[in-house]
Amino acid sequence: MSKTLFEKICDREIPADVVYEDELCVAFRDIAPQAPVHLLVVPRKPIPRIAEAGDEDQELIGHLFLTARKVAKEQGLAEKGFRIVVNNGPDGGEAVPHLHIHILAGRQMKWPPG
Ligand code: D5M
Repeated sequence: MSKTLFEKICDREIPADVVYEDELCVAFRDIAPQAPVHLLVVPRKPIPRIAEAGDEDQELIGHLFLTARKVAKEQGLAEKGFRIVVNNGPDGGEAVPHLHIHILAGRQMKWPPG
């Protein structure tokens, strides 16, 4: 099966502004930022979306969220705050079918989201 866009970024086959990586995931700057700071945390494992994660992915999903926390702190976002978003499926606004956590920061977020 061919690699997803984000697998290619994780494998450094496509350039990205990587801010963190470990054996399970990679964090990089979003190419179309929706806030002054917009990062993505992506598992190396190509799970298409959160609805398709399995029970066996419990530890990995936890790792992704704790990595988002770590990256947000490292990037100096923790004090003023940030938003974490996971889009799922067409109505959820998912464009890239490889699970990713958005970290958005640097402006006042609105609620409800669009
Ligand atoms: O979000 C998919 C996100 O992926 C969207 O905010 C743009 C971003 N994107 C797409 N291509 C790239 C590359 N090449 N580098 C960095 N960021 C990228 P979704 O939740 O699926 O709508």
